[in-house]
Amino acid sequence: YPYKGHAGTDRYYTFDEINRYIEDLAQQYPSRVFVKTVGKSYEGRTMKTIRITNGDGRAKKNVILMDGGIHAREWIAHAAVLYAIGELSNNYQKHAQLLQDYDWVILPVVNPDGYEFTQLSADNRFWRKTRQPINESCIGTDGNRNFDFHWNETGAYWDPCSTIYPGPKAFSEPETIVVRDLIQSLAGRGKMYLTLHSYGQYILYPYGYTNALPVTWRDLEEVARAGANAIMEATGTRYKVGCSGSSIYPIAGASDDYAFNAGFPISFTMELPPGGANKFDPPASDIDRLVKEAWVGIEAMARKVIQK
Ligand code: ING
Ligand code: ZN
Repeated sequence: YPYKGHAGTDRYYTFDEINRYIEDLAQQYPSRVFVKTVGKSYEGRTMKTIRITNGDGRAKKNVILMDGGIHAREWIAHAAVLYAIGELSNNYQKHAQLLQDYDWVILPVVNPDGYEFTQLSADNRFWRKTRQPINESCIGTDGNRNFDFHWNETGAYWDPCSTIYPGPKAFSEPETIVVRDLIQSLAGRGKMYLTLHSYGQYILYPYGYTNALPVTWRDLEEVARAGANAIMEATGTRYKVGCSGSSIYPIAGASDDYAFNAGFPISFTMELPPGGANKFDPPASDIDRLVKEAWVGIEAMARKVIQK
């Protein structure tokens, strides 16, 4: 297996490398780790999830669902998801508790067309959206405005050339449909949904579409704080915690609101730290530190959810 142990912590992996890595893990651990094709991107790239279990074969466990890379340029998010995959797959004995009553289902690259586009040339490095054309002159939809929960009510811009264009309709993108179907298929047992972005150093919880808080906001706050505190203790990096709508600005049609509304009681957007000249481009030499730090937070949040 060319991709053993942790991968993608020394440089940013390509989409193909990410897929090969998860397939290698599934071959290496055939009784515990499973890769499944869940759809195709607009340009026809095969989208795969990796499900990590403890191998006891028990069906219908609780689920933690995690994804990354809905925004093409936020490369550190892809890398952090990959690190979590490696950690849970390779160090499963250390994480026995995290896998005892929970399966982890992970979609490492929500927007493969966009990710490949940003890697094609330096000119495209800061592309955010999907790659499906809207008209003769504008390409792409903001995946994180495209979910059908208060879609297009706020925080988007009704111009197909805008970076925050919500799409011609909710779920206009094959990639957000993949995430929708994952959320829906797991909703009954989904206990936490976590979507990784950059940048901002936030752990954000619903709602995004309004600055009103859900009635269970104290649970969300408690789990998010556990993550932020663990990171603070480990590295001194300060992640801010709060409701999306009041912490940043109201945004409708985001995936965390959608998952929360679909029945995931804990649902977060984790915004990793900025880096590089454009804030979306931490140098490769920083990947290792940032993804390990993110994992400390993810692990602490999962622990909290499992204890609840
Ligand atoms: N930021 C998020 C965005 O989609 C966000 C912020 C996410 C706000 C979820 C509300 C809900 O704009 C980045 N960096 O993409
Ligand atoms: Zn983002």
